[in-house]
Amino acid sequence: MTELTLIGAPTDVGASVLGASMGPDALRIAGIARALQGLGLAVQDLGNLSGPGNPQAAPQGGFRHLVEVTRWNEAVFAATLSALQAGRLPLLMGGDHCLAIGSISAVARHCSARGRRLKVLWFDAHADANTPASSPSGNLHGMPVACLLGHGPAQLTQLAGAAAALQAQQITLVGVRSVDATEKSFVNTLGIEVYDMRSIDELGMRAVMQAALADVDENTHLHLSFDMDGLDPTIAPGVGTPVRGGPTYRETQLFMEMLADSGALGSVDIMELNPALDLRNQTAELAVDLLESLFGKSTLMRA
Ligand code: B3U
Ligand code: MN
Ligand code: MN
Repeated sequence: MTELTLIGAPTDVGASVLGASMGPDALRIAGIARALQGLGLAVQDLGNLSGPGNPQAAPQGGFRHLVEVTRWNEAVFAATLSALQAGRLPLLMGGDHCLAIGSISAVARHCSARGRRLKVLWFDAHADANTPASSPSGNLHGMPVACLLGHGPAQLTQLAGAAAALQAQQITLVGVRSVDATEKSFVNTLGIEVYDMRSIDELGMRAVMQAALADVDENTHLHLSFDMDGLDPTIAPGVGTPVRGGPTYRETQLFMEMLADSGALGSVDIMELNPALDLRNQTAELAVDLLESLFGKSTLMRA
């Protein structure tokens, strides 16, 4: 039986729009634990991690809130690593997307200790691949992909040790439709695999996911980092930085089902849910609905 650990990280220190700090409780209110238990998973909710408040300060040296972001990521790193070491599947409930630096650094450390290959699927409207030099905002939720690839401040790139947590070929971006100009050249220079909205339109989600999962084998640990703003904002209004023209409900269900079918899922982040901007918690309810598919719910339950 899969044993799942829910980890709440209630902060928005990496974002400019406030409110993602309420994400973990909105997911609980939407019944995340009950829904996953209903699929036969053993669910433990660790409650919320604690960390510094949001100083709402101006950027310094290219970053906003680097000290606070580092503290939160250290807490996420420790909680994620201990869940993995206990043989459990960690599900991080954000919080803004800067926290994926901590969760994925822990997953990378765990995989390298066990000789497992790590593959990350990053579902997002944005590429999150800014460096301090390219970031228009200094917000660290726009930089986690770059940090995980070793480009960023040492406090964040070296959470798990001197080596970068990921190599470019270990991460695939899906759903992207908003990339800053210098971020674009970073993504292209590093050769990161990106299925943007145009590729989803042209190829369809099925072909995109077949390609994205083509290199998954029995030794692969698959990590899903799911930014709620990757979804089309008409179905997911509760996010701080919506971008029109995202994957539909059906496309995203298929994305989740194909991840479930891979049998390789080992850890998950659900990020950027902003209840302050939501309507009647519908974006949290959508997240729970999609998570059910990710953990194996299918219309006609297979034997
Ligand atoms: N690329 C912009 C905007 C952004 C990135 N991620 C989110 N927004 N959520 C930036 O600030 O780096
Ligand atoms: Mn993101
Ligand atoms: Mn995003």
